[in-house]
Amino acid sequence: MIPSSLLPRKPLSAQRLVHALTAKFGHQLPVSKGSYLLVNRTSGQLLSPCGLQHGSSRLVHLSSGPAMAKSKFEYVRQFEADDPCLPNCWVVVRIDGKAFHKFTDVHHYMKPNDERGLSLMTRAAQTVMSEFNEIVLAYGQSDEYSFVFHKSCKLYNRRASKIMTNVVSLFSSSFTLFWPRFFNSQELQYPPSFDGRVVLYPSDENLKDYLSWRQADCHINNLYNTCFWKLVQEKGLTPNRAADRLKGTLSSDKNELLFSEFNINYNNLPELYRKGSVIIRPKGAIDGASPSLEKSINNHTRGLDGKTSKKPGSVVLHTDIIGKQFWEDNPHIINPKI
Ligand SMILES: Nc1nc2c(ncn2[C@@H]2O[C@H](COP(=O)(O)OP(=O)(O)OP(=O)(O)O)[C@@H](O)[C@H]2O)c(=O)[nH]1
Ligand SMILES: [Mg+2]
Repeated sequence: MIPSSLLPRKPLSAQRLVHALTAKFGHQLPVSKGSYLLVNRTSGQLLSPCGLQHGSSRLVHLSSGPAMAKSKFEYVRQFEADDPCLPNCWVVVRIDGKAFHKFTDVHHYMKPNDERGLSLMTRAAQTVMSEFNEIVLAYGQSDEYSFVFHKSCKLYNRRASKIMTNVVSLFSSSFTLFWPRFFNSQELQYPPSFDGRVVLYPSDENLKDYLSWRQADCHINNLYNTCFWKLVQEKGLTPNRAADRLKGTLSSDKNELLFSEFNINYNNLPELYRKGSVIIRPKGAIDGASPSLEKSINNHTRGLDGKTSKKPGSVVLHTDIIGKQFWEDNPHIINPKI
């Protein structure tokens, strides 16, 4: 606690007050421009002018007038590097679950696909889309989601790490928040986490190829995993033997295996599993949509949990995005002014 004897008799500038207190019995730690944390040198106790009125342990926020000197530590700010995304490039943020082979095991996900888990991923992605209007499309499969920010996006002055960290952290917290809606009484055993990266694509074609790559990956993995788990779960093969059986097989071989041995037509499996999830905004709802329009496209739908919930203004599709049709049907994704 700062003794009352140290109370200034007449108004002092913030800088002089800090100096007076520091000289008397403490040392000061600059916290940010214009803010100081006063700490007693021996006890480590926090001291502050605010403490004179309200108690001893408070951060001091002193107004920083023009007279306020910068601390000698200020120079470290120069080490912070700017990381702007190149202008006119599509900005894609891809998030991916950390060690989800383990997370899905611990949480008893259905193999190879768990509808609850995939729907939860999409719910978290919708939250991200509702927060960031500049996202024109999101594509998800397995434990990953890609968020496409329009090439003209100005968010955070296009600072890559600011954009990416905001997306990945909102996605993670939403995944955790909505967990009980999809997994009911099954509790989270530990906090899930996701990595994130930013990739820039300079042309519309590059962007479409990127999304095609992710959807092709979904198809390849799903076909393999469907065969693998059928062999293990229904034919009783060990994982090693199932992997051996599938080694070197082509896509047509796997389709044939499913059909001849399990009477499954791969093309009849749910599109959610074969194509992943595409989230888009209805035409007119991309960046700059009027609040009333945003309101009108927000609708109330029933989730897997059976509860009615306010969904963000987005549409979830399980459709092909590799062919031209999708882009012809939704030209506003590339050009919102259409
Ligand atoms: N059973 C089940 N597992 C899933 C499902 N979705 C994702 N996974 C698991 O999540 C993994 C995702 O693959 P990766 O991202 O390559 O692997 P990872 O274990 O998350 O490892 P890192 O991403 O490198 O941290 C898959 O290999 C599956 O094990 C699902 O619906 N059901
Ligand atoms: Mg992963």
